Amino acid sequence: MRLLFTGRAVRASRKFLFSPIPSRRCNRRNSTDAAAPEDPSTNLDSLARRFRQGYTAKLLRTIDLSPEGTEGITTEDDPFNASSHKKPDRNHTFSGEEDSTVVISECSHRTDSTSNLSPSILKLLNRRLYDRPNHPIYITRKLIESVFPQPTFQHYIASNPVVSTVANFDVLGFPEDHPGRSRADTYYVNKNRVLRTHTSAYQHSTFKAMRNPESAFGYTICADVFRRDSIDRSHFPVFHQMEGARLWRLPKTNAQGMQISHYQGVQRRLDIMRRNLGELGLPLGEVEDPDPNFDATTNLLQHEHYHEEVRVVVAHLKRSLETLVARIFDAAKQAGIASGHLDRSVAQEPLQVRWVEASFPFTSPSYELEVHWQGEWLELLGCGVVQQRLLHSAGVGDRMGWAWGLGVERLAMILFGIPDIRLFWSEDPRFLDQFKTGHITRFEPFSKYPACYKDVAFWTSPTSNDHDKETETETNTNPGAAAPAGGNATKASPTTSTGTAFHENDIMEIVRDVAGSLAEDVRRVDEFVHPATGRTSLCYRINYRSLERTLTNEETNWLHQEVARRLVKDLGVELR
Ligand code: FA5
Ligand code: MG
Repeated sequence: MRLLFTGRAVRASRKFLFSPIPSRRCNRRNSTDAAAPEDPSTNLDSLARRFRQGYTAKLLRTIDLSPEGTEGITTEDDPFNASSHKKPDRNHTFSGEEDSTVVISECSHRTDSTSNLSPSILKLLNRRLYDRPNHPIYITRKLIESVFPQPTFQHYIASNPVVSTVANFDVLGFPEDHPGRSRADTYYVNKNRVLRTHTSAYQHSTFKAMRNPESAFGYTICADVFRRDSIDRSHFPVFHQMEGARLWRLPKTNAQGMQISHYQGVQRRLDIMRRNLGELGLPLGEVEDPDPNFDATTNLLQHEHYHEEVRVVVAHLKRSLETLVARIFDAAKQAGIASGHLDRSVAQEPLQVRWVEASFPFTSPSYELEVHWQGEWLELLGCGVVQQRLLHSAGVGDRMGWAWGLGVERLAMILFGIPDIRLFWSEDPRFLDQFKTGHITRFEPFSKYPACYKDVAFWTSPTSNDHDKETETETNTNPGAAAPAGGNATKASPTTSTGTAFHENDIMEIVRDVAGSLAEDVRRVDEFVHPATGRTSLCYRINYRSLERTLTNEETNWLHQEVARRLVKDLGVELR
């Protein structure tokens, strides 16, 4: 029942075909030599295209990242190559010939029964917003990089979105049944390849590159990441993450160059860490922190570490990130005052920030940072002390240090006052022309077009009880919540998911395929079990709204009917 990358999906995507150019970096198989012609039989698609004039996804060109394959980490998992810093010079394409092949960033990938790429997600590949001067994502990246400056930190971007499941999950210590591995949450190219769900997929490669004694002590890396997720103003299936890490080497000699023992090395490293901590700015005034000295029992000390060194690393990590948050909020306040949106007295109110204990398979202890923004707590990032086994496997076991991963859109929304995550993908000059590299200015909404709410109600399955059970279990666990990097293992791994079950994210995917960014919000508004038949009824409310124009009744009716048709066809539901 799942939407596989079938001939239908390929046809629906043909308008995005480009002529492929032979790749230098991966073995291309089954790629086309010319753009496939438009298929006249896909009249639904052309109708959809007319209705999606406001949908701005456009493919830009990209270049692949580099080689080096060991221990299951593949050539595509390594962001270290001069080419990753160049402008893209190759087109991105699908193979139109074979239903079983997809070409992403010049690499041809065989699809299989695990594949769940959809046309709507493929349209959003390789937009490279993080590398587009004057774009708010680019401006935010640059601001973040400035808080983690060279030469201590080296800055990277990673353009090829395909990584191995080894790099995205295994190397990082994700258990087999971790929810992040589920096909309901992650876009699989095939059983061994995914669209990266987080920038932590590059931890192994970036740490490995740090074996070079000339390398920097730390890095940041920025990329677009992909998650099958709910639809609302702060969630989009593609968003940007930035990851940062800072390692401290264990000194083998003293200041005079004499050999020292391991314990003396630990002491000397501790002195260096303390000095580096002192070099950071003052911490934020008002930070809620339940674990200021790293002694809460839930956050585990790794057995290779001494308590005091972890305390100092954690303090360095938290202070670095608090500095970043202070910088973002200061800039946002100045922009708010300058535009008249923010009263000076309101701007004086203290920023509310809190640390929350967290859990990631690749850090311990782990934390998340939240800020109080527009009346609620908003999670900005996850972080922690890097698991020593990861550093060992990358050949830098003599170091220890921290890592963090943040959502760039979350910071950019605060920085510029951008209210809806879809806006970042807009090509509308009324949006794009408001931003200029080097300037933080308050976003001026150009207009608010009317919302159109429509409900669709259905029985989840006419026949299968198992189907109902699995749907209920999965959606009730935590509907729409992505958990690609932490949390409890509650969902099946890709290989154990059944052919008939569907997840709430499958509904989101259909809405995205049909309406693209014309769907502002999708939420479940009703659910009940029929007392006599035991069948489950669900009702979803879809808010159709363009950010750029008023939708006509004809359009929204068509979009909604098409969503309903696809629910029946792809998920086997019975409309009520
Ligand atoms: C991670 O992805 C971890 N890799 C972060 C990390 C890195 C932890 C290194 C430790 C060490 P998480 O799934 O919480 O964690 O995502 C990180 C951040 O991405 C979130 O805090 C949030 O700011 C942002 N984010 C997550 N999901 C979305 C989404 N759907 N839309 C926009 N931003 C999101
Ligand atoms: Mg999180």
